[in-house]
Amino acid sequence: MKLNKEIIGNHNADLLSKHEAKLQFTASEVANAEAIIEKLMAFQIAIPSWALGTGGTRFGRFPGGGEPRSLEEKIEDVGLLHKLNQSSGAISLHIPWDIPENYQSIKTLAGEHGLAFDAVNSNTFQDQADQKHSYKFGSLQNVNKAIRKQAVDHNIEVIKHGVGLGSKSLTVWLSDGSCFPGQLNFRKAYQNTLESLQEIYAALPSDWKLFLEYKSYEPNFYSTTVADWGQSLSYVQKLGDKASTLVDLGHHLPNANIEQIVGLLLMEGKLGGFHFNDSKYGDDDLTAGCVKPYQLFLIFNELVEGMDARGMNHAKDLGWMIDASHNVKDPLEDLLQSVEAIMLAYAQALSVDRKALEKAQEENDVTKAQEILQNAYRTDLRALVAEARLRTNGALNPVELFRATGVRNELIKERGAVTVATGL
Ligand code: RM4
Ligand code: MN
Ligand code: MN
Repeated sequence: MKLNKEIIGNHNADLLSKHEAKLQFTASEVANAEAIIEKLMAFQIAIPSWALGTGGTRFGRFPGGGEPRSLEEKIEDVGLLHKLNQSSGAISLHIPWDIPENYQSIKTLAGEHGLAFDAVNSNTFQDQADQKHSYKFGSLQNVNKAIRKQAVDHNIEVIKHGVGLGSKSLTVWLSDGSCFPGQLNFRKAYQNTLESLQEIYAALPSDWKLFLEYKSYEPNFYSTTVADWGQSLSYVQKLGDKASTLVDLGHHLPNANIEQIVGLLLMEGKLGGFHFNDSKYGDDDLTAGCVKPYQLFLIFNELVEGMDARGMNHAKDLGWMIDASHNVKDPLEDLLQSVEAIMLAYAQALSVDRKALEKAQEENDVTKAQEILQNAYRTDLRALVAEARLRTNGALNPVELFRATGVRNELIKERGAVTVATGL
């Protein structure tokens, strides 16, 4: 791949004077510009291995060409993203879509690209060809003990792969639930799920975490066994200290106040990780911040406030990941846009005048509180995000450079026009 330090350096040199003028103006607008840049430089967002190919819907899939054909090529793609933005330093694998054959060589390859392995994800929402029992009626909740055991064993297998690669967390997302009233005894489904999760939890290495992700509906349409943050919290509280809730932005019913959910989970010490994306209707898997950027900022505002209140390290103490896989854009361009939107929302949240906000809240000065938040959101901080990239040898404009160097065409030449990556 022709993207190298020199190409990035030339691209940056071309854009430098304009960037510096913008940076100078931005620094005059925000009190803590330098501190924000440093926080941004440390912040990394993991890329899911299933987002590197075109996502499909149940109606169709339109592969874009040059999609990664193997885990190695997926790692190379994330390496490309990381080279461009220096903020995508980890990859999250889905098993069995990405089974590592040789841990050492996969780890070495990832290391060459500066990548770590983030959470590993289990899959009990699809049946695999070599599988004995079907998950048609659920996995960890199933009325049949043998099916529950198969699903538990799969999760333990996923942990083993993660250990081989140096991951430190398992994300469990269940499609379990029911499609019709009367199909399921909710209480029994809960108990079965809890028992199965306890068995998985018991297999976690001591320095591992378990994230339990919730989702309101889909693929089940009447009930979901881990449907919302309250249900996830109820499980993880019973499991123990290593278990916490994972928030996927696309997994809420319309108008849910996600920022409040995040604030309360943090307060309970039970927020474990994040899946970023955006949506208009449901689990749409759109680019982070493309539909509701103000909501993304409000979520980060709670994250920064809540993490600071608990003395947490922003970069390390929660699992940050993108979970999006859409149908119509180049997946790599889409991921670059998502990372940029996340960094920008984080920067805006870091720029909020916390003392002034607290004072306005204590005085019930509603107008002032709103002014403070909106001022932070409406101040253009893109130059700070770009400066963080510049200082870490990333590109000032990743999407522009990705296009200018013809990366996609080169990938198509290398891999072919009709490759289909494993994933959704
Ligand atoms: C689910 C959920 C999970 C992801 C799968 C592919 O809706 O978001 O996190 O692993 O999709
Ligand atoms: Mn997710
Ligand atoms: Mn999802």
